[in-house]
Amino acid sequence: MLATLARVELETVTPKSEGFKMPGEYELHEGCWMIWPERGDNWRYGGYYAQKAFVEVAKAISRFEKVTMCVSPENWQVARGMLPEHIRVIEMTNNDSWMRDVGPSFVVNNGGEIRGVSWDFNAWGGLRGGLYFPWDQDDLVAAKVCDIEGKALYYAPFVLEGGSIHVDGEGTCITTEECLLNPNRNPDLTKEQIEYLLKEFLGVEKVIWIPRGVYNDETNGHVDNLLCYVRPGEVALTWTDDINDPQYAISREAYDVLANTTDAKGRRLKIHTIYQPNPIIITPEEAEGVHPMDGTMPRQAGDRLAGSYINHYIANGGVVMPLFNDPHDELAMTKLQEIYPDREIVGVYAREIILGGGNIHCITQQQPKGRI
Ligand code: KQY
Repeated sequence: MLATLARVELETVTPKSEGFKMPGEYELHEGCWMIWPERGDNWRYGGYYAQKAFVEVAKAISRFEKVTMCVSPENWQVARGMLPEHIRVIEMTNNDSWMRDVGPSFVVNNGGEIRGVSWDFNAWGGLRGGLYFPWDQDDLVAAKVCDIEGKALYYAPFVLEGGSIHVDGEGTCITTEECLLNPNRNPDLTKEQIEYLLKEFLGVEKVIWIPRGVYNDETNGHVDNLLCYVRPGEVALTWTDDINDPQYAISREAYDVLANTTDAKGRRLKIHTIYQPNPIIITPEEAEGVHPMDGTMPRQAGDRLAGSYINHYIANGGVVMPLFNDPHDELAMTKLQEIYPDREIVGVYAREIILGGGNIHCITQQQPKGRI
């Protein structure tokens, strides 16, 4: 790999070179993919509570589009029994349940053909602060999903998780420096090279770099917890007015970048702010149920989790958002309804998901509707 050139010597064709690009999440979907949670060093009591939350998310999304749940051989029967019949349950070996990050990012061309992109996956940092080892089975998930769907696959030659990017489907990608420039992802690539690769594999022309993601986000600042596109030219950003909260400066800084840039089409961005929930703190009882292993993310009582309403899923005609039993839940729901006037907003109680380190957007992956 050449470290000094802005362009990386690519040995393969790319989505962009073949006329493909990633659509916005708000465009029409064929369906949604998820993975069943079960590992006891991340989900308390081996996923007992998280599984119920995942079922609620799957049921909520399935009101709007087809849902497929991928499950390890050991848990297929349990999942099949807990999920309604109309949700497809497929056996698929995995290391954990973050379909946003390990699943394919789908790209589409003008003829309506859909293909997948498989990124290199290193469990959010590999042996330099990654969240578990091994991750070899997660790294195969994108290829398996595309195989099941009969979709051709591009292998992107660099580390990236689907939650670290958002695209508008019209030429712009937003990401964070904290994540994509972290030495635990692609230490041999420069910012210019990463930007070039994003353009080639997402089919975009412009990358907007936000300095940092949500406070204490164990993904090293995934953009999908901080802000998201709600339609071309418009983003929603997690927010607080509390200057003593560590999130204050992070959101302010992101706002300033967004307010002072234009997208690939030359538009100024409209920015919606959504107040974050009060700090979500792991209780002693919750920490007690997790059995950390060497090299996995410790779950300690008193630790603050990276709660945000931005981490929602946009479905066909609906939005499935996390609820935390927090005074801000109702405000966030009302705000999302204003932002998405033509979609039904459905809330799912998501504390058990944030306890695992992510939220509804992180555990889902949309497959866009193709015409071929
Ligand atoms: O938020 C995500 N996209 C993934 C979080 C991974 C947490 C693993 N414990």
